[in-house]
Amino acid sequence: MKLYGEANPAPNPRRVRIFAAEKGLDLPEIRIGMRQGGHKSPEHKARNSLGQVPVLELDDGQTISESVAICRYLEALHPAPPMFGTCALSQARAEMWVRRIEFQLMVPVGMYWRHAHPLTASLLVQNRQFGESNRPIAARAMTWLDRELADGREWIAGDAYGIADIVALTTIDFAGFIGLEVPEEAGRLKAWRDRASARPSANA
Ligand SMILES: N[C@@H](CCC(=O)N[C@@H](CS)C(=O)NCC(=O)O)C(=O)O
Repeated sequence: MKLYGEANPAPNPRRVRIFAAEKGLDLPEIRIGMRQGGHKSPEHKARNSLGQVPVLELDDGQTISESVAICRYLEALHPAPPMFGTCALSQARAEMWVRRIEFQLMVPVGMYWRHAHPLTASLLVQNRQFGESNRPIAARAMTWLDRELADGREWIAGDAYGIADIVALTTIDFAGFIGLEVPEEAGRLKAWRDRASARPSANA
């Protein structure tokens, strides 16, 4: 089994690396070379027709795309420690928070990256005004997440660290890399980020 990925700050391969680190798994990774267009090569498109990373390649050559789907596969093979919840409620909450972070936060962060950031300017026809319009949307999503943490829970989906924290941390770190910082007043979200970043897996 091996992972096709990319170095940080690419957020999606990092999710799988953090997940594997939390599980204590040794997952060999091949960095695809996105700057050189490796993710759009015919070889890689045969692994993932969207030309994206990460992709997990199994020993028999079968592939799995989508970072959270890869993590679910690893969870099924290595259930401990549980990262997708342990009962009906915690499993539903993990799913709920992954979807909320993807749609409420990752979407505006991704749209800003594609349409307003200089590093992607040569890759597509940017609509800068649209791109910039995502800056306040991302900030609002972070402020909302901060409010959600007001009940004092330690982690995004409850009392246990898990997949929702990984998706949120990689998204928020990537947002910071492209200039979308956590709003100053979002103290609970910053404290959560400090807790998540202090885990050894965050270095992955
Ligand atoms: N929803 C996918 C997103 C994958 C994704 O967008 N990966 C980025 C790298 S972090 C990529 O390959 N971008 C190139 C592209 O979309 O063409 C996942 O969770 O794996």
